[in-house]
Amino acid sequence: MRRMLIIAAALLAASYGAAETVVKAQLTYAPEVPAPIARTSPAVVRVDLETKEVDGTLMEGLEAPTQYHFWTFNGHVPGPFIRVRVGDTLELHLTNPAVNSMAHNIDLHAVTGPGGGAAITLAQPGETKVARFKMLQPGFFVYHCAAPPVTDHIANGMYGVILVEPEKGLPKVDREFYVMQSEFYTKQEYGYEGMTTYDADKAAAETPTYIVFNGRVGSLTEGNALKAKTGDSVRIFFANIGPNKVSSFHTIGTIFDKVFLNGGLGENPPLRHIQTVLVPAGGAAVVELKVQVPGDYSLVDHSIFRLSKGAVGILHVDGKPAPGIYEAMK
Ligand SMILES: [Cu+2]
Repeated sequence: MRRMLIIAAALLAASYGAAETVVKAQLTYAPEVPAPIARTSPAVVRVDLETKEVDGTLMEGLEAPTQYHFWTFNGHVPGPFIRVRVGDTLELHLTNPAVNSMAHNIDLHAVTGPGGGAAITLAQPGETKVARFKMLQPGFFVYHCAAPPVTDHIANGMYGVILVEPEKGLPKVDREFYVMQSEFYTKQEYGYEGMTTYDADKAAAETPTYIVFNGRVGSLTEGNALKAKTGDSVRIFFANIGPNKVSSFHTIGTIFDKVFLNGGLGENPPLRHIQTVLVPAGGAAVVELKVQVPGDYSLVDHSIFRLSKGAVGILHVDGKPAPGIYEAMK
């Protein structure tokens, strides 16, 4: 009898999840990437997101910055980098502060189920929605708000990325970076100094005023350049939300040693020795490169006229010259 009671108590404890491990996700903002997952077994990973509607800088100006009224996750464009492991359960707490004007939700491309989570996370101003999602497949995915009209919620800045590591994790590299491409559509011309307004007609016509990395012009140039040393292995988690344009991602002066096309991190081997990778709107890629010669390497969308809309960043590499690989002769 006593033994039966013990077994019953154990079963009860198990059904109430007494053995459940809940960890809080380490969130980072572009270009930072959270540390690799050290766990070797699944956990419940809690992620707190707050939808914030905020004025921010789209581009620095000579007299005044170009400003935009962004809709964001956690006050950042792009939103946080979420890093979990296949088999984990993502426990999402999505808070929409009462001061906001719009309802918001989240569609994570890593989630299996209606709307990628959007169907059960729509939070009105003043509400918090909590939901759990099992991470069934590894990969590097985007997420975005999908509250109606989804077009405007994406165009105004509500997107980010989620990495679902495979069971064995990813090979160790020296540096990891988070770069996300997106477009902005404003009634004012490119470089207008002051507060700009969203132009839904330009968005519908797919004629962006700005095409940027990490939410604004100059996020990865000059003092904001990505930094590495010669000999470093570098992994770039590159995502493109669009909302309209496909990206031809290229790093001038390097060759991608490995490309995990479309962010696929399953059994399929990476592509090798690639110059430019096509990244669809609502898609991503993981690229790896080794920088052997010091200097500045430009990250671009090789639809090259987009340089003048803001789509450029710099990877700055320090180290000794590498004659034999790269040298001027005359
Ligand atoms: Cu939204």
